[in-house]
Amino acid sequence: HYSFFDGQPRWPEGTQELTYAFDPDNALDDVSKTVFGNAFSRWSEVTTISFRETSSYAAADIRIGFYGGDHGDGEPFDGVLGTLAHAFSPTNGRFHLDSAEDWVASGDVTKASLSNAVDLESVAVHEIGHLLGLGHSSVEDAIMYPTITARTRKVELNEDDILGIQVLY
Ligand code: TQI
Ligand code: ZN
Ligand code: ZN
Repeated sequence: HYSFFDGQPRWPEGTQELTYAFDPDNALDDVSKTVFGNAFSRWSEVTTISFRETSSYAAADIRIGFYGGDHGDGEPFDGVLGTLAHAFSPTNGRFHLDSAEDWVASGDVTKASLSNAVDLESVAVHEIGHLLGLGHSSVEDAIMYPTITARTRKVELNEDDILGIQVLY
């Protein structure tokens, strides 16, 4: 079953659009940007919120970046596997990914040659759930279930994810 953060924080009532931006210090290819766009679309399809990329990083609601190790927010990344990414509850908007992972943005992660390959869209869909206010779910097939193994792709929202997000939006 789905859960929320303590106090059930959410983006303000009436929010129709949230903007997102990529840290200009990261050199992100277009393929990766498309993957994030697809991940946002999965949530906009089941809520009343749409997402739009903006080039003004400082002003964006959601700020996405790849960082290694200690990156200044008190939650250092740990190298290959372990923590892959983290996102904060509404309305913080920080969405950080561990640059040490072997991210796979295109092709079939289940066939990746690297044994620790991690599917970018799978992690993005999960972290966007957190950014919108969902905690973890006890339903194994849910996107918000707190475990994923390397070389796995899980990007389809489960009924449980949809029920949870529709309580908020
Ligand atoms: N990152 C954890 C996660 O997103 C960070 C975290 C732990 C967290 N507890 C939290 C974030 C509570 C918000 C609220 O769950 S992770 C998965 C999953 C991670 C894990 O790198 O371990 C995915 C990132 F759920 F599949 F295991 C993405 Cl998809
Ligand atoms: Zn961080
Ligand atoms: Zn999580």
